Amino acid sequence: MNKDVILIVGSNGQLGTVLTEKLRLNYGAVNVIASDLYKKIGSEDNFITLDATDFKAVEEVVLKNKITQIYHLAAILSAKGEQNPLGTWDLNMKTLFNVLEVSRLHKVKKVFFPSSIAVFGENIDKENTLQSSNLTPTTVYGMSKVAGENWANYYFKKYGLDVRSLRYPGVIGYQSLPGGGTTDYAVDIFHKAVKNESFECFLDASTMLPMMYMDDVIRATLELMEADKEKLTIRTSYNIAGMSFNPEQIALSIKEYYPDFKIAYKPDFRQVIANSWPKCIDDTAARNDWNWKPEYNLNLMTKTMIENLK
Ligand code: AKB
Repeated sequence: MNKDVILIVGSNGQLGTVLTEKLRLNYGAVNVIASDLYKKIGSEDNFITLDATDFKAVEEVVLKNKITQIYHLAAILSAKGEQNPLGTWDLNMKTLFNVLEVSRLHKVKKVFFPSSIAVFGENIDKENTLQSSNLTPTTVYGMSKVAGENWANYYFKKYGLDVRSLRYPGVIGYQSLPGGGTTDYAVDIFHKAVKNESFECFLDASTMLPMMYMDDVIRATLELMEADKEKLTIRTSYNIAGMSFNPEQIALSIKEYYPDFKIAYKPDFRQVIANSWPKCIDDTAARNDWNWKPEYNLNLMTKTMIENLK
């Protein structure tokens, strides 16, 4: 039987935690191998400790388990990346090269590589930023994603490796915490609100950024991976949009449930990163090619987050 066996690289992260669960529902737990640098308590089943900077280690896992699809999620994000620019470049690029090269050599059928709105920076129109906008990022994380998108396109064009990619906005979910991103505030704020604590925001009140609720993110990822190959016109990475809001707007929507909720603004170095990013994204190509359509807006997201975190 021609069954898929999936490897998730970076399964302990914000997205990996939820994606692993969903893929296991769809493909069967035995066919989805989670991997990361260390074992997380409660996620020991079908888990492999894997350092994706080690080519031989990635190759061994792929060969031993007859892997047919890889979701490569390991990366250092925008804010944390600025504390160690060269180390971030090294890790983000080396892990991607290992995944691409092992996939090419051993005929992995499909690879997913997440890109980000961090690919945008200088000289863009921040309202409805187009798929084809200038890509001059302001962070090393963004630089590694621009380079990664081009490598994905190169491996597809030169070797026929079916690499697919999305430019994720800020991801918001209750199941897991983000780590080291500029959009992290939009998750942290809910954890404070449900504990009846006030929140100090590292971005100013009016910083509008593209965001997406976790269910939409997971659905977009799976819809892209399951889309008809012939329909995909973008082999760098697709713009996708969910919603856009600023800290003041999310605080207001939380106040519907917690009227006494208090927010204070203390912008730090992450404000500069956020200022360089789009306010909202044009995702016409994703809508046209594989029928992308988000389901969550700010109010539905807030309701769902609070109900689940309470
Ligand atoms: C970050 O803030 O670095 C990430 C991203 C938008 O890619 N959440």
